[in-house]
Amino acid sequence: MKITMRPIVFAIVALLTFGNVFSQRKKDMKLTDDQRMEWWRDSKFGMFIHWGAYSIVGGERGTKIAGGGAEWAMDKLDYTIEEYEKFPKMFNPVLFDADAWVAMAKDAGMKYIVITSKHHEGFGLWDSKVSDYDVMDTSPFKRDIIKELSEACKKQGIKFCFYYSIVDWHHPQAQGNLYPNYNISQHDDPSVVNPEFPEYYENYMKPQVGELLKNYGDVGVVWFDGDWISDYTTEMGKDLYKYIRDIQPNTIVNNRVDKGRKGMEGMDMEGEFAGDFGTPEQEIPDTGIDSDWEACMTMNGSWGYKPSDNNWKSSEDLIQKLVDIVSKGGNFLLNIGPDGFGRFPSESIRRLKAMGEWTKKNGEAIYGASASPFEKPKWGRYTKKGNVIYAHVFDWPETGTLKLHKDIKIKKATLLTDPNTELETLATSREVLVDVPVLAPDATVSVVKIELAK
Ligand code: JFZ
Repeated sequence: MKITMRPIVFAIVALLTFGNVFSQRKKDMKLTDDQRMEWWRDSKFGMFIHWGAYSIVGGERGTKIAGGGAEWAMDKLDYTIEEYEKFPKMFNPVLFDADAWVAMAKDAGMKYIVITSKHHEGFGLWDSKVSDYDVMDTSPFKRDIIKELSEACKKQGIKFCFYYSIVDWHHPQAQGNLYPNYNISQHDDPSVVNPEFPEYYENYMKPQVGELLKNYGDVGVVWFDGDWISDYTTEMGKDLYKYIRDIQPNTIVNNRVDKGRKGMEGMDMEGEFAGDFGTPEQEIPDTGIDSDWEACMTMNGSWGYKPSDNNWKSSEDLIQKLVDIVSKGGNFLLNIGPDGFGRFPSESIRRLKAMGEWTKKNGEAIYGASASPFEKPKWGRYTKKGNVIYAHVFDWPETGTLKLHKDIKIKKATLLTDPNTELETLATSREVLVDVPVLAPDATVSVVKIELAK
């Protein structure tokens, strides 16, 4: 017995040893750009979280309500630095529960979370040694929010990512001296710069980004914003990009690390420096684009918590937007603006739930899928995965006949939710017809799965 066991034990020990050596190697190996982007391209759906001292303000000051995003309260409602500092000083979101937040993202079908570590107001949600204007030193809360969230993400298998604002209305070497127009250089007077901005960049901003990359485990994406200020240069962006890659070689960086890559313009900059992906905001491009992009969007009209804004998009609209974006090869970063106590608005929770119900049933047609090779059909959208086309039907045909593009050569068609019932198909010279049940299987988007004949 002893003797016959020996080779088996040896084999197991050898396997474990070599296995370890190999996986260690794999970890050290430098990924190609495609490998680095792979998880992100497959993920398709992420959660943006705008949270800060502005979540207490809610975009309101007496009878005044800020137009647009409530995270701009400091600028739009004309707070001096001193007046505004009272909000970080009362920031005490005792209901914050990182595990619950991450679980809500995960249940919705989201694969990554991007949280505002520091927005334009300048207040940091982590334990920064570079600054006292953070949750540990200025606020009664004294809990490292970034730590709790990054750990909850790791535990639940969600990629942790952070947003960081280049613009800083609090720092005297950035925009801190510009009251009452902290943001003058964006629209009104681009010539306004702070000659000390390079010092802020070198001694404050860069070290802060460094802290976030060194102290909170793997970071999926660094999402910059505020590149429009005249103080910020492409050289700084390049330096920052390299700095990030040196610390965490696999972290992905958005295009706003570069200067002036706003909206759609940054997306066809083949070969030019503009980070790793484009970030059209609050809009979905008409057609697919041959580069990586992510559409970020709010559920109402504000990124930061804004109780006066009740203009909520419907769950149906949000699900169709996800499908639309995936059919064009993009990712969807959908925003939540938690309140000053640490709660997601109930309207947001309801929408996340609805999206989760849909993605649970239809995720196969979303995750890892790529843009449709066909122009968008009248009834909905196509996505593609290997040898399969998914027809996402927004307007279910009452006739019981779904008309597909004529170039689709079908081997087998089924409803995604009913894989055992093969649907009858008929190819004509102008289109391909699929016999479908008269009643839509899903009230929002029903998916027909089409295996292609080779
Ligand atoms: C910025 C922020 O000012 C805003 O508060 C929010 O955080 C949002 C996600 O990003 O706003 C922008 C940034 C870029 C464009 C427009 C608004 N753009 O590219 O058109």
